[in-house]
Amino acid sequence: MTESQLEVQHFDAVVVGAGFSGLYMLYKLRELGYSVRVYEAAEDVGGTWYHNRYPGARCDIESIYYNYTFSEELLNEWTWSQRFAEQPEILDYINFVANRLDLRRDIQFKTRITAARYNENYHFWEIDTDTGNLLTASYFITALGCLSASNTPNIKGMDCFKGEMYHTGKWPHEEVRFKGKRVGVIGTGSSGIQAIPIIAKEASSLTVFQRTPQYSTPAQNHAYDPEYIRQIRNNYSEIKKAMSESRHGVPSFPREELAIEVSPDVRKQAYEKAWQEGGLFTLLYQFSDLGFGENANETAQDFIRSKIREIVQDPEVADKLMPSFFYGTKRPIIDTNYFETYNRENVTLVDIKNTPIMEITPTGLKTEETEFELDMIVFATGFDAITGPFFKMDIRGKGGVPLKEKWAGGANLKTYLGLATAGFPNMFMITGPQSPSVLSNMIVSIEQHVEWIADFLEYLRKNNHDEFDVAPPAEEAWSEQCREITEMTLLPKTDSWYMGANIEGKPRGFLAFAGGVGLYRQICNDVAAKGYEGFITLPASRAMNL
Ligand code: NA7
Repeated sequence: MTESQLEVQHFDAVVVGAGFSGLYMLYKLRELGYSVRVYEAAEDVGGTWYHNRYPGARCDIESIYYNYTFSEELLNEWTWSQRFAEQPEILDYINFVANRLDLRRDIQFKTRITAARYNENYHFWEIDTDTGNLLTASYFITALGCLSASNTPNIKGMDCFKGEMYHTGKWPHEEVRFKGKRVGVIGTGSSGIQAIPIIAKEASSLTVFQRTPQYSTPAQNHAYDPEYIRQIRNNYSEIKKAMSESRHGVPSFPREELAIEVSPDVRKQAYEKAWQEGGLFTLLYQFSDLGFGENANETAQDFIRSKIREIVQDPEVADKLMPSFFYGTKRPIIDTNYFETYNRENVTLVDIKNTPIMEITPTGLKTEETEFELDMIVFATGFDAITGPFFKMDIRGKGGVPLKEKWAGGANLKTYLGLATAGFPNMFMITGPQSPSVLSNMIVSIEQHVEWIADFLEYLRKNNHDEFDVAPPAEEAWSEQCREITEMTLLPKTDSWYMGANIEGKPRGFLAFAGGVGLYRQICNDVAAKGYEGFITLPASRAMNL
């Protein structure tokens, strides 16, 4: 440890993570004159897009809506090449922003925050890093990303595997070659569904180990026409307004018609049009009852199942690919040639719900029925979503209470607006649990949170206050409201990572606010307009004494 690392450094704000949210938080606070330092475990900026560099990785939100909107210069200086940008292009965009706004000078890379404790005497956070920094900060701001704690199942024998092993969420920076190899992919969520068609084209054989069949619809990706981009730029202020008032952070809205009230022909036409048009929410937006009514939802399920049957030539394989949960209760998936891939001779689908994986052997993988010889295993097994990244740090609030303890048990997951949690003063969470986060275009939600947090800090500064906490009744009421809204939808009826159901031992409970980004923004604005109702703020009354 160097001498300088032993010195305690104090910042107005310490931000954890240099993805989309951490970068904007840094910029915003720096502009307002606060001292800020961002800590990032990776070697460079990008967050989710730094790590998820597996083949086929791309965003499921249209590129023109998946960028910062706070700066007209940034909007005009960057041009997306295609409707759904691939990971390298998104990472280039993030680098462009980091360079353009000169952000790196306030980021310490290759440094993981390991612990943060609230000091009740001095009203600041004491923060530890794995590189030995000793830090204090008036405000501790988590910008962790909702999908940053990867989930690798613990399968017997996995340490003995002699071949290559990867997780899509922690993909290496060196090129991974599939050519001539027997590859196994475990998991058919969005990451698996993006990677499978690409790997299948190169590998000598690909075996897909599927636990739950998924609905997926074609992305219908294409290159952007420059004239279209020009029109978008000219209308961006209206587009931005529509995104901020919308349900999912994209400038479109569900049609008012009910699926159960129109004829089967009208429904089929609507679904067919959506299928051809592509996009993440297009099919879900055809009728306003698809997210709420079981019978309505079944009509969309039937349509997608019929498409799978049309595409997949072998009826037995098609049977195995038939999803059966409520469409949209897991984040919809869009693909390029996913189901078509099962018509390839070198691709085999294994249903591991019926014949579970027993162990990984030095040369492959054994299910209850068969032993597969493999040169490479790709885990596309997802993440310990939303709360997982918090628990990788030892965060302790008032009375030394660990956050993990406070949030233990599904019903105990309590936050206020997904922005703060009682007993953890001066801590903000960007896209934390019980905010719209993963149910939305993340960047829209990130910008809203960052701007709201910055306004709150300005309010505290102007009023000469230096501590805030959440009033427990406000947190109770918010958590209850989140549960009530979720119960009105089909969302809690499915075992999904939204519910924490993908992680063994994780308490069940819906992890986001399901009322839509428009309503959510309105609620947050009302709280601010009422003098940050639900928060307790205290005057700055002590001199700093380090
Ligand atoms: P997901 O959507 O969580 O998908 C993970 C997949 O891995 C899914 O098919 C899981 O099956 C499967 N899985 C998870 N654990 C296991 C074990 N132990 N054994 C076998 N199969 C398993 O993660 P993704 O990375 O694909 O996508 C995450 C989000 O990123 C996505 O929603 C987009 O928003 C972008 P299951 O369905 O749990 O039965």
